[in-house]
Amino acid sequence: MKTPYYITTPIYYVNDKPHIGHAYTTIAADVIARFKRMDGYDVMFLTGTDEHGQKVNKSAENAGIDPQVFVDRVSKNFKDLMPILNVTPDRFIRTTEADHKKAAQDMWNRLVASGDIYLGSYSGWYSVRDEAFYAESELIDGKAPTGAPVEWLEEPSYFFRLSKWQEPLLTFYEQNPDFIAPVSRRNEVVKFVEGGLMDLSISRTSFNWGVKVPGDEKHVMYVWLDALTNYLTGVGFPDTAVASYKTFWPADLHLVGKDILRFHAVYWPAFLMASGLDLPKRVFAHGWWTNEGQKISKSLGNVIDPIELIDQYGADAFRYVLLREVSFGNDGDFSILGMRNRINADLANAYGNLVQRVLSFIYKQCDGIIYAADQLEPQDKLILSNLEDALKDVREAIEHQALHKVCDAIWQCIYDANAYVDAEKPWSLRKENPERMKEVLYVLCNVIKRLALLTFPILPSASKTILLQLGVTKFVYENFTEMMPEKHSIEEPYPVFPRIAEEV
Ligand code: ME8
Repeated sequence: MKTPYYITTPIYYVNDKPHIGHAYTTIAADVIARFKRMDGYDVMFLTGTDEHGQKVNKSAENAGIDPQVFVDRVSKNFKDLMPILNVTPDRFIRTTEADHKKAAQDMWNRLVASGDIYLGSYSGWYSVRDEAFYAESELIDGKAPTGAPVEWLEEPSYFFRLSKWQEPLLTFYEQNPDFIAPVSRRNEVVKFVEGGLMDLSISRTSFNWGVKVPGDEKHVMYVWLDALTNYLTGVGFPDTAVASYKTFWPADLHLVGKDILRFHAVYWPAFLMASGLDLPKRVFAHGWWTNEGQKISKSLGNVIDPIELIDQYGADAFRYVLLREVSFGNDGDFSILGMRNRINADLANAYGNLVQRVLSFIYKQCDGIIYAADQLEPQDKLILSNLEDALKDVREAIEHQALHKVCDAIWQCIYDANAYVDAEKPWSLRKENPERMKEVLYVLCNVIKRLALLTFPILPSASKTILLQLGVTKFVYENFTEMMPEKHSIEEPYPVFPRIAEEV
């Protein structure tokens, strides 16, 4: 039986159209999901949209549209983005779906049953943009620590006894040191919890766009309690006996941006502990993108539209650049020039050139036939075995969400392969030693095959094209080391990563 692997992204607010930040988390999760599938895991990859709450309600009001009609429209933009990004979720969840509302209400009932919910009244600060409550002491110049405006709220509200879970959470973090990553973020969370936890307001009465509180329909559930529960809905909750739940819960990885770590690493485990459900194994918070040095915001008019970039550069290049530009976990600055340079240097000149020079040489000089070699020289064996090591390194990096290391390991092999071509000079061997030329080309085709399997999770379209050119139709790591068959013949190759012309 395959080992299950359950990975999630945040579900995105449908207050506006998707931007580069949403694309980033989704692509990163897709790369991990694709790698795990190719590595023989039974993968469940969940993404979707977060459709309730005051922020979405206000956006619908501003658009003068009924909230349901509004969320249907905006959610579709996110769903339609998936194939454009070449992202392959197993389910695209929406919190306005009936099964999710049922799950959120079941979660509520569990918290009532455990004695973790009581009725009170909230008076304090709230940021609609962050959908978060803030203590007076957290405000900076009258704003939320995130810079978002806050408003004073006074309304009847149900509370979750978060304070009760302070010690159990701290014990849990200590016993599960890998639960929160990267380590710097983990330390921040631990410090925050050590500072003391206040009970959390978990219902609202001043608007009604949300999941109704069971038994008290004047209240709608706080959007974060509703939203976090999506990770359970996605695998069949509230039916905890169903195969999908039993297979996939607890989740292996919640991938999130650093902005929402507190919700995932404090509130969510507390809700789960209180409701008697298992806790996810890991929450990884990645960093924040800026655009040419500036915070990305609608008011600055510098929101980056992933669709425009993909139209121009293709999904593969976009995926690669996002993962390559920053160490996963750190903040990154996006620039068009940086993107173009990456595409030319790493994709066109390094990877594309390797594939094109080898395949077009075979096509032109060897009638398109790849001959199997009977014997291999030490340098041939070395370059092939280096790729086996690279697979191990990539596997290890994926396990720790070190996506930049995935790229490092693969591109080192690409540089080595180009150096091997330069050293072995198949064009000179053609006259001097045709037998050796065939060996070198055979080694190179096997190197390219392994490389394409390694790049597949990041560059799915191009890698597939390369593998199909080589006659490889099974995209799994199980056959990573299998050598190509005798006398495979190839079609005329075309460059998979065209160079981008310099801007004039
Ligand atoms: O927070 N850089 O939804 P959201 C990097 N609905 N990542 C970014 C980014 C940027 N500049 N901007 C957005 C919500 N992101 C809730 C989540 S989950 C149960 C509910 C990414 O639409 C990043 O993953 O505001 C961040 O955490 C997420 O989008 C926030 O999306």
